[in-house]
Parts: sequence; structure tokens; C-alpha cells
Amino acid sequence: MSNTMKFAVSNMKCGGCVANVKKALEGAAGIDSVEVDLEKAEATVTGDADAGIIAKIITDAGYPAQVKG
Ligand SMILES: [Cu+2]
Repeated sequence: MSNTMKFAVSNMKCGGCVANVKKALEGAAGIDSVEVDLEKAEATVTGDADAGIIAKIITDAGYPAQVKG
């Protein structure tokens, strides 16, 4: 069962930041795909991983993230 979850991600300033977020998530278990929108400061993640864990992975990569309701 795969969910699509959106996250508000702060501190992303360039394509390198986008790549860092993608790289951090793509290595994680339970994540199928990752889209990152720099202008919207948003990440869209598809998978069956827990949203709170995903937010923590993004935050630990240096980009404080919150689940979007
Ligand atoms: Cu950057």
C-alpha cells in the first residue's frame, strides 16, 4: 500500500539542496518516489514509510520539514 505525502521543507536554496533532499530520501526504506519543488519549498513522497520518519530524514539532512495536512 503506497501513500502520497507532502512536506513543507525549509532552507532549500538551490538545485544542490533539492538533490540533497532527494538523495537522503531515495536511500530510505519504504520510499518509492520523491519529487522536490524548490519554488514551493515542498517535497512530495510516495511510499509506505511513516510520514513522521520521512520528515525526520529530511530534517536530519539539514532542511527542517513538516508534514503538510
Ligand atoms: Cu542549495
